[in-house]
Amino acid sequence: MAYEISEQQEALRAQIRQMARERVAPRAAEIDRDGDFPWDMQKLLAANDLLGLAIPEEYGGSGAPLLTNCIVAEELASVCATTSLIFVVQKLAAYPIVLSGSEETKKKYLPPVARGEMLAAFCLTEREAGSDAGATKTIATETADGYVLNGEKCFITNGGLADVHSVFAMTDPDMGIRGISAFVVEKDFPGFSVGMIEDKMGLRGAQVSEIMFEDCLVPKENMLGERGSGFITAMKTLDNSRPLVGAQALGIAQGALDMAVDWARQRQQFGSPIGKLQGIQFMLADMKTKVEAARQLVYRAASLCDNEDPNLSIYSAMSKLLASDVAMSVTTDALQVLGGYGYMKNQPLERMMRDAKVTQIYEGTNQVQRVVIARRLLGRI
Ligand code: COS
Repeated sequence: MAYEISEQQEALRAQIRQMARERVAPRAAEIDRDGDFPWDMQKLLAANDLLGLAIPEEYGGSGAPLLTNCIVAEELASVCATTSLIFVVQKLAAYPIVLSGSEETKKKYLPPVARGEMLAAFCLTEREAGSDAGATKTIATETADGYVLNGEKCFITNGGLADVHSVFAMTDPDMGIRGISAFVVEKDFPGFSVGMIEDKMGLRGAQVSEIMFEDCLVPKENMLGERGSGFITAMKTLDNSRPLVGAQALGIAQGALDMAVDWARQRQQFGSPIGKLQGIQFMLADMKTKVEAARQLVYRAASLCDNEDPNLSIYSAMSKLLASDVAMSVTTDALQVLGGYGYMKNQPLERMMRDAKVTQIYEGTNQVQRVVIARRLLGRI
Protein backbone atom coordinates (compact mmCIF):
# COMPACT_ATOMS: atom_id res chain seq x y z
CA MET A 1 0.00 0.00 0.00
CA ALA A 2 1.46 3.34 -1.03
CA TYR A 3 1.14 6.43 1.12
CA GLU A 4 -0.14 9.75 -0.14
CA ILE A 5 0.66 13.24 1.13
CA SER A 6 -2.47 15.39 0.92
CA GLU A 7 -2.61 19.08 -0.01
CA GLN A 8 -3.51 19.82 3.59
CA GLN A 9 -0.38 18.03 4.79
CA GLU A 10 1.78 19.92 2.29
CA ALA A 11 0.23 23.19 3.46
CA LEU A 12 1.02 22.30 7.07
CA ARG A 13 4.59 21.41 6.06
CA ALA A 14 5.00 24.84 4.46
CA GLN A 15 3.60 26.55 7.54
CA ILE A 16 5.87 24.59 9.93
CA ARG A 17 8.89 25.16 7.67
CA GLN A 18 8.34 28.90 7.78
CA MET A 19 7.85 28.88 11.55
CA ALA A 20 10.95 26.68 11.96
CA ARG A 21 13.10 29.02 9.89
CA GLU A 22 11.82 32.25 11.41
CA ARG A 23 11.27 31.31 15.06
CA VAL A 24 13.13 28.08 15.87
CA ALA A 25 16.36 28.19 13.83
CA PRO A 26 17.56 31.48 15.36
CA ARG A 27 17.37 29.87 18.85
CA ALA A 28 19.00 26.51 18.03
CA ALA A 29 22.67 27.35 18.73
CA GLU A 30 21.79 29.15 21.96
CA ILE A 31 19.65 26.25 23.21
CA ASP A 32 22.56 23.90 22.52
CA ARG A 33 25.08 26.17 24.22
CA ASP A 34 23.02 26.97 27.33
CA GLY A 35 21.65 23.47 27.84
CA ASP A 36 18.43 24.78 29.37
CA PHE A 37 15.00 23.47 28.45
CA PRO A 38 13.60 25.97 25.91
CA TRP A 39 10.26 26.92 27.41
CA ASP A 40 9.83 29.52 24.67
CA MET A 41 9.90 26.72 22.08
CA GLN A 42 7.47 24.62 24.14
CA LYS A 43 5.11 27.63 24.25
CA LEU A 44 5.54 28.21 20.52
CA LEU A 45 4.54 24.60 19.79
CA ALA A 46 1.59 24.87 22.18
CA ALA A 47 0.45 28.19 20.66
CA ASN A 48 0.43 26.54 17.24
CA ASP A 49 -1.67 23.61 18.55
CA LEU A 50 1.13 21.17 17.82
CA LEU A 51 1.40 19.47 21.21
CA GLY A 52 -2.03 17.93 20.75
CA LEU A 53 -1.64 17.12 17.07
CA ALA A 54 -1.76 13.36 17.68
CA ILE A 55 -4.33 13.44 20.47
CA PRO A 56 -7.92 12.60 19.41
CA GLU A 57 -10.24 15.57 18.90
CA GLU A 58 -12.66 14.44 21.63
CA TYR A 59 -9.83 14.90 24.14
CA GLY A 60 -8.78 18.34 23.01
CA GLY A 61 -6.30 17.46 20.27
CA SER A 62 -6.40 17.55 16.47
CA GLY A 63 -6.48 13.78 15.88
CA ALA A 64 -4.00 14.11 13.02
CA PRO A 65 -2.51 10.95 11.51
CA LEU A 66 1.02 9.85 12.38
CA LEU A 67 2.12 10.79 8.87
CA THR A 68 1.18 14.43 9.59
CA ASN A 69 3.04 14.25 12.89
CA CYS A 70 6.10 12.92 11.05
CA ILE A 71 6.06 15.88 8.66
CA VAL A 72 6.02 18.28 11.62
CA ALA A 73 8.83 16.43 13.46
CA GLU A 74 10.91 16.43 10.26
CA GLU A 75 10.54 20.15 9.64
CA LEU A 76 11.30 21.09 13.26
CA ALA A 77 14.32 18.76 13.41
CA SER A 78 15.79 20.18 10.22
CA VAL A 79 16.62 23.31 12.24
CA CYS A 80 16.55 22.24 15.92
CA ALA A 81 16.42 18.63 17.13
CA THR A 82 15.77 19.69 20.74
CA THR A 83 12.59 21.52 19.71
CA SER A 84 11.44 18.56 17.64
CA LEU A 85 11.98 16.34 20.71
CA ILE A 86 9.50 18.41 22.75
CA PHE A 87 6.94 17.55 20.08
CA VAL A 88 7.95 13.87 19.81
CA VAL A 89 7.99 13.17 23.57
CA GLN A 90 4.63 14.82 24.28
CA LYS A 91 3.09 12.36 21.85
CA LEU A 92 5.12 9.38 23.08
CA ALA A 93 4.11 9.99 26.69
CA ALA A 94 0.45 10.70 25.90
CA TYR A 95 0.03 7.63 23.73
CA PRO A 96 -0.29 5.01 26.53
CA ILE A 97 -3.20 7.11 27.87
CA VAL A 98 -4.77 7.36 24.41
CA LEU A 99 -4.30 3.63 23.88
CA SER A 100 -5.22 2.17 27.26
CA GLY A 101 -6.62 4.89 29.51
CA SER A 102 -10.19 4.78 30.81
CA GLU A 103 -12.62 7.43 29.61
CA GLU A 104 -12.17 9.37 32.90
CA THR A 105 -8.37 9.19 32.68
CA LYS A 106 -8.39 10.40 29.09
CA LYS A 107 -10.73 13.29 29.95
CA LYS A 108 -8.63 14.26 32.93
CA TYR A 109 -5.14 14.22 31.42
CA LEU A 110 -5.28 14.47 27.64
CA PRO A 111 -6.80 17.97 27.22
CA PRO A 112 -4.13 19.76 29.32
CA VAL A 113 -1.40 17.66 27.65
CA ALA A 114 -2.84 18.57 24.22
CA ARG A 115 -2.85 22.26 25.14
CA GLY A 116 0.74 21.99 26.38
CA GLU A 117 -0.32 23.12 29.87
CA MET A 118 0.97 19.81 31.17
CA LEU A 119 4.32 18.48 30.03
CA ALA A 120 4.40 14.68 29.76
CA ALA A 121 7.12 12.01 30.16
CA PHE A 122 7.41 8.33 29.27
CA CYS A 123 8.98 6.29 32.08
CA LEU A 124 9.97 2.82 30.92
CA THR A 125 13.78 2.61 31.10
CA GLU A 126 15.66 1.55 34.22
CA ARG A 127 19.38 1.04 34.86
CA GLU A 128 19.01 -2.73 34.44
CA ALA A 129 16.07 -2.62 32.03
CA GLY A 130 17.05 -0.72 28.91
CA SER A 131 16.89 -2.85 25.78
CA ASP A 132 15.40 -5.60 27.96
CA ALA A 133 12.31 -3.57 28.78
CA GLY A 134 10.64 -6.64 30.29
CA ALA A 135 13.21 -6.70 33.13
CA THR A 136 11.50 -3.76 34.87
CA LYS A 137 12.25 -3.78 38.61
CA THR A 138 10.01 -0.92 39.74
CA ILE A 139 7.32 -2.58 41.82
CA ALA A 140 3.68 -1.55 42.14
CA THR A 141 1.99 -3.14 45.17
CA GLU A 142 -1.78 -3.04 45.45
CA THR A 143 -3.15 -1.71 48.75
CA ALA A 144 -6.57 -0.60 49.91
CA ASP A 145 -5.68 3.03 49.06
CA GLY A 146 -4.18 2.43 45.63
CA TYR A 147 -0.92 1.15 44.12
CA VAL A 148 2.32 1.88 45.96
CA LEU A 149 5.28 2.29 43.61
CA ASN A 150 8.89 1.70 44.59
CA GLY A 151 11.85 1.86 42.23
CA GLU A 152 13.89 4.10 39.94
CA LYS A 153 13.65 5.03 36.29
CA CYS A 154 16.50 6.59 34.33
CA PHE A 155 17.15 8.53 31.09
CA ILE A 156 13.67 10.06 31.30
CA THR A 157 13.23 12.89 28.81
CA ASN A 158 11.39 15.84 30.43
CA GLY A 159 12.33 14.31 33.81
CA GLY A 160 11.98 16.97 36.51
CA LEU A 161 9.90 19.18 34.22
CA ALA A 162 6.96 16.95 33.39
CA ASP A 163 3.65 17.23 35.24
CA VAL A 164 2.37 13.83 34.20
CA HIS A 165 4.16 10.52 33.57
CA SER A 166 3.28 7.25 31.87
CA VAL A 167 5.03 4.76 34.16
CA PHE A 168 5.59 1.03 33.69
CA ALA A 169 5.95 -1.08 36.83
CA MET A 170 5.71 -4.70 37.97
CA THR A 171 2.44 -5.59 39.66
CA ASP A 172 3.06 -9.35 39.44
CA PRO A 173 6.80 -10.14 39.35
CA ASP A 174 6.21 -13.90 38.92
CA MET A 175 4.47 -13.32 35.63
CA GLY A 176 7.37 -11.78 33.71
CA ILE A 177 6.33 -9.33 31.03
CA ARG A 178 2.68 -10.19 31.74
CA GLY A 179 3.21 -8.84 35.25
CA ILE A 180 3.95 -5.30 34.03
CA SER A 181 1.23 -2.65 34.35
CA ALA A 182 1.08 0.96 33.20
CA PHE A 183 0.09 3.94 35.36
CA VAL A 184 -0.36 7.68 35.09
CA VAL A 185 1.68 9.36 37.81
CA GLU A 186 1.53 13.06 38.60
CA LYS A 187 4.60 14.89 39.83
CA ASP A 188 2.81 15.89 43.02
CA PHE A 189 1.88 12.37 44.12
CA PRO A 190 3.51 11.66 47.51
CA GLY A 191 6.72 9.63 47.13
CA PHE A 192 7.52 10.91 43.63
CA SER A 193 10.88 12.64 43.23
CA VAL A 194 13.47 13.59 40.65
CA GLY A 195 17.04 12.24 40.81
CA MET A 196 20.20 13.14 38.89
CA ILE A 197 19.87 15.33 35.83
CA GLU A 198 22.10 14.01 33.01
CA ASP A 199 24.79 15.96 31.18
CA LYS A 200 24.46 14.86 27.57
CA MET A 201 26.46 14.88 24.33
CA GLY A 202 23.60 16.23 22.22
CA LEU A 203 20.00 17.41 22.41
CA ARG A 204 21.44 19.72 25.02
CA GLY A 205 18.19 21.60 25.64
CA ALA A 206 16.25 18.46 26.50
CA GLN A 207 16.21 17.67 30.21
CA VAL A 208 16.84 14.01 30.97
CA SER A 209 16.82 12.68 34.52
CA GLU A 210 16.27 9.85 36.95
CA ILE A 211 12.82 9.51 38.46
CA MET A 212 12.40 7.92 41.89
CA PHE A 213 9.38 6.31 43.50
CA GLU A 214 9.52 5.83 47.28
CA ASP A 215 6.21 4.46 48.52
CA CYS A 216 4.61 6.60 45.83
CA LEU A 217 0.86 6.27 46.14
CA VAL A 218 -1.02 6.11 42.85
CA PRO A 219 -4.84 5.94 42.79
CA LYS A 220 -6.24 2.67 41.43
CA GLU A 221 -8.07 4.49 38.66
CA ASN A 222 -4.70 5.70 37.32
CA MET A 223 -3.81 2.22 36.08
CA LEU A 224 -3.86 2.24 32.29
CA GLY A 225 -5.76 -0.73 30.88
CA GLU A 226 -5.91 -4.13 32.52
CA ARG A 227 -3.44 -5.20 35.18
CA GLY A 228 -0.58 -6.97 33.36
CA SER A 229 -1.14 -5.24 30.01
CA GLY A 230 1.63 -2.66 30.50
CA PHE A 231 4.33 -4.34 28.39
CA ILE A 232 2.02 -4.64 25.38
CA THR A 233 0.95 -0.99 25.87
CA ALA A 234 4.64 0.00 25.91
CA MET A 235 5.43 -2.02 22.77
CA LYS A 236 2.42 -0.63 20.89
CA THR A 237 3.38 2.88 21.97
CA LEU A 238 6.92 2.40 20.67
CA ASP A 239 5.59 0.93 17.40
CA ASN A 240 3.61 4.10 17.00
CA SER A 241 6.44 6.42 17.95
CA ARG A 242 9.50 4.99 16.19
CA PRO A 243 8.48 6.44 12.80
CA LEU A 244 8.38 9.81 14.56
CA VAL A 245 11.97 9.34 15.74
CA GLY A 246 12.72 8.28 12.16
CA ALA A 247 11.16 11.56 11.00
CA GLN A 248 13.24 13.50 13.49
CA ALA A 249 16.40 11.79 12.19
CA LEU A 250 15.27 12.47 8.63
CA GLY A 251 14.85 16.16 9.42
CA ILE A 252 18.34 16.38 10.90
CA ALA A 253 19.74 14.66 7.79
CA GLN A 254 17.83 16.95 5.42
CA GLY A 255 19.01 20.03 7.30
CA ALA A 256 22.61 18.83 7.07
CA LEU A 257 22.30 18.02 3.37
CA ASP A 258 20.87 21.48 2.62
CA MET A 259 23.85 23.08 4.35
CA ALA A 260 26.34 20.93 2.46
CA VAL A 261 24.71 21.80 -0.89
CA ASP A 262 24.76 25.53 -0.10
CA TRP A 263 28.39 25.31 0.92
CA ALA A 264 29.36 23.33 -2.21
CA ARG A 265 27.80 26.06 -4.38
CA GLN A 266 29.60 28.91 -2.64
CA ARG A 267 32.92 27.67 -1.29
CA GLN A 268 35.68 28.46 -3.74
CA GLN A 269 38.80 26.30 -3.96
CA PHE A 270 41.11 25.65 -6.92
CA GLY A 271 39.48 28.61 -8.67
CA SER A 272 35.84 27.42 -8.67
CA PRO A 273 33.01 26.28 -6.33
CA ILE A 274 33.88 22.95 -4.69
CA GLY A 275 30.55 21.62 -6.03
CA LYS A 276 32.32 21.35 -9.39
CA LEU A 277 34.61 18.68 -7.95
CA GLN A 278 33.41 15.15 -8.60
CA GLY A 279 34.60 14.04 -5.14
CA ILE A 280 32.11 16.48 -3.58
CA GLN A 281 29.39 15.76 -6.14
CA PHE A 282 29.46 12.04 -5.39
CA MET A 283 29.22 12.67 -1.66
CA LEU A 284 26.21 14.95 -2.14
CA ALA A 285 24.58 12.46 -4.52
CA ASP A 286 24.96 9.63 -2.00
CA MET A 287 23.62 11.83 0.80
CA LYS A 288 20.55 12.82 -1.21
CA THR A 289 19.86 9.19 -2.15
CA LYS A 290 20.04 8.06 1.47
CA VAL A 291 17.82 10.90 2.71
CA GLU A 292 15.19 10.16 0.09
CA ALA A 293 15.23 6.40 0.87
CA ALA A 294 14.79 7.18 4.58
CA ARG A 295 11.92 9.56 3.80
CA GLN A 296 10.05 6.91 1.80
CA LEU A 297 10.39 4.34 4.59
CA VAL A 298 9.42 6.77 7.37
CA TYR A 299 6.29 7.93 5.52
CA ARG A 300 5.37 4.36 4.60
CA ALA A 301 5.77 3.18 8.21
CA ALA A 302 3.69 6.10 9.48
CA SER A 303 0.98 5.38 6.95
CA LEU A 304 0.89 1.68 7.97
CA CYS A 305 0.49 2.78 11.61
CA ASP A 306 -2.35 5.09 10.57
CA ASN A 307 -4.07 2.16 8.87
CA GLU A 308 -3.39 -0.24 11.77
CA ASP A 309 -1.72 -2.55 9.29
CA PRO A 310 -0.57 -5.91 10.73
CA ASN A 311 2.93 -5.21 9.37
CA LEU A 312 3.35 -1.91 11.16
CA SER A 313 5.88 -3.19 13.75
CA ILE A 314 8.51 -4.27 11.24
CA TYR A 315 8.12 -1.08 9.17
CA SER A 316 8.23 1.07 12.25
CA ALA A 317 11.50 -0.57 13.35
CA MET A 318 12.98 -0.40 9.82
CA SER A 319 12.10 3.27 9.46
CA LYS A 320 13.81 4.23 12.73
CA LEU A 321 16.82 2.01 11.94
CA LEU A 322 17.39 3.38 8.45
CA ALA A 323 16.60 7.03 9.11
CA SER A 324 18.81 7.26 12.20
CA ASP A 325 21.74 5.56 10.46
CA VAL A 326 21.22 7.96 7.55
CA ALA A 327 21.16 10.93 9.94
CA MET A 328 24.49 9.85 11.43
CA SER A 329 26.17 9.24 8.09
CA VAL A 330 24.75 12.33 6.35
CA THR A 331 25.65 14.72 9.18
CA THR A 332 29.17 13.22 9.23
CA ASP A 333 29.55 13.65 5.46
CA ALA A 334 28.01 17.12 5.43
CA LEU A 335 30.50 18.19 8.06
CA GLN A 336 33.26 16.76 5.85
CA VAL A 337 32.05 18.87 2.92
CA LEU A 338 32.45 21.97 5.08
CA GLY A 339 35.89 20.76 6.17
CA GLY A 340 37.47 22.77 9.00
CA TYR A 341 34.53 25.18 9.00
CA GLY A 342 32.13 22.31 9.71
CA TYR A 343 34.14 21.28 12.77
CA MET A 344 33.76 24.68 14.41
CA LYS A 345 31.05 25.57 16.91
CA ASN A 346 29.95 28.60 14.92
CA GLN A 347 28.52 26.28 12.25
CA PRO A 348 25.48 24.12 13.12
CA LEU A 349 26.82 20.87 11.70
CA GLU A 350 28.79 19.68 14.69
CA ARG A 351 25.63 20.15 16.79
CA MET A 352 23.56 18.24 14.24
CA MET A 353 26.07 15.39 14.25
CA ARG A 354 25.89 15.19 18.06
CA ASP A 355 22.08 15.39 17.97
CA ALA A 356 21.87 12.68 15.29
CA LYS A 357 23.72 10.15 17.45
CA VAL A 358 20.96 9.59 19.97
CA THR A 359 18.43 8.74 17.26
CA GLN A 360 20.39 5.49 16.83
CA ILE A 361 19.95 4.82 20.55
CA TYR A 362 16.66 6.03 22.00
CA GLU A 363 13.24 4.41 21.61
CA GLY A 364 15.21 1.19 21.22
CA THR A 365 18.79 0.95 20.04
CA ASN A 366 19.26 0.11 16.39
CA GLN A 367 20.35 -3.34 17.52
CA VAL A 368 16.91 -3.76 19.16
CA GLN A 369 15.28 -2.58 15.92
CA ARG A 370 17.15 -5.38 14.11
CA VAL A 371 15.88 -7.88 16.71
CA VAL A 372 12.31 -6.70 16.08
CA ILE A 373 12.77 -6.87 12.31
CA ALA A 374 14.42 -10.31 12.33
CA ARG A 375 11.78 -11.79 14.67
CA ARG A 376 8.96 -10.54 12.46
CA LEU A 377 10.78 -11.82 9.39
CA LEU A 378 11.46 -15.29 10.74
CA GLY A 379 8.35 -15.82 12.87
CA ARG A 380 8.56 -18.53 15.52
CA ILE A 381 11.38 -20.96 14.64
N1 COS B 1 2.92 -5.21 19.69
C1 COS B 1 2.14 -6.10 20.37
N2 COS B 1 2.65 -7.11 21.10
C2 COS B 1 3.98 -7.23 21.17
C3 COS B 1 4.86 -6.33 20.50
C4 COS B 1 4.27 -5.31 19.73
N3 COS B 1 5.01 -4.44 19.07
N4 COS B 1 6.13 -6.68 20.74
C5 COS B 1 6.08 -7.77 21.54
N5 COS B 1 4.79 -8.08 21.79
C6 COS B 1 4.30 -9.22 22.58
C7 COS B 1 4.79 -10.51 21.93
O1 COS B 1 3.88 -10.96 20.95
C8 COS B 1 4.89 -11.43 23.09
O2 COS B 1 3.64 -11.98 23.38
P1 COS B 1 3.45 -13.59 23.42
O3 COS B 1 4.28 -14.04 24.60
O4 COS B 1 1.98 -13.77 23.60
O5 COS B 1 3.97 -14.11 22.13
C9 COS B 1 5.28 -10.52 24.23
O6 COS B 1 4.92 -9.19 23.85
C10 COS B 1 6.75 -10.55 24.54
O7 COS B 1 7.46 -10.24 23.36
P2 COS B 1 8.96 -10.65 23.15
O8 COS B 1 9.12 -12.11 23.49
O9 COS B 1 9.37 -10.20 21.81
O10 COS B 1 9.67 -9.80 24.33
P3 COS B 1 11.17 -9.61 24.72
O11 COS B 1 11.23 -9.54 26.20
O12 COS B 1 12.01 -10.63 24.01
O13 COS B 1 11.51 -8.12 24.21
C11 COS B 1 12.13 -6.35 22.70
C12 COS B 1 11.38 -7.69 22.95
C13 COS B 1 13.62 -6.48 22.80
C14 COS B 1 11.71 -6.01 21.27
C15 COS B 1 11.57 -5.27 23.66
O14 COS B 1 12.02 -5.51 24.99
C16 COS B 1 12.00 -3.87 23.25
O15 COS B 1 11.38 -3.26 22.37
N6 COS B 1 13.04 -3.34 23.89
C17 COS B 1 13.48 -1.98 23.66
C18 COS B 1 12.76 -1.06 24.57
C19 COS B 1 12.96 0.35 24.18
O16 COS B 1 12.68 0.73 23.04
N7 COS B 1 13.40 1.15 25.13
C20 COS B 1 13.56 2.52 24.94
C21 COS B 1 12.69 3.19 25.93
S1 COS B 1 11.91 4.60 25.37
S2 COS B 1 13.31 5.91 25.07
